[in-house]
Amino acid sequence: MKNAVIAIVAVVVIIIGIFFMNRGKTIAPTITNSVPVAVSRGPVKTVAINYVNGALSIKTVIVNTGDTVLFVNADAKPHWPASDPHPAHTNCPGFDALHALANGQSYAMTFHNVGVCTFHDHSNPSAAFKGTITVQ
Ligand SMILES: [Cu+2]
Repeated sequence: MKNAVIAIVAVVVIIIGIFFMNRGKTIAPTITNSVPVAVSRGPVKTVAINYVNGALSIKTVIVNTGDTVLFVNADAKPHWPASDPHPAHTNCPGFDALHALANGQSYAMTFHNVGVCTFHDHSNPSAAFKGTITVQ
């Protein structure tokens, strides 16, 4: 039951986030959050990465320039997505939530430059919360 509530909250947060990010656009976004590798192609899209049950829903994401990755904390503990390296966060400038996300909070990062952005949880920079976003 608790997981269902968390899932519903996460979906609502994602939908609200997509609504605000796509106001004025005519292209419907697609959310991909249940496969090991999320690949975004074609029109500008948003890909969600969820913190849930002490892990990331996906650790590897491939997007196009202009796409947005939405980090949603559906976990009980706080999480702080940020670019490597820890603690400088300088590999992908601007990719830093700047604070820990509490349960139910989210952080959106739009990637404008081709490259590879590895990231970590600044609150807990262990391997469990490391991932890679490839921008093509
Ligand atoms: Cu850090």
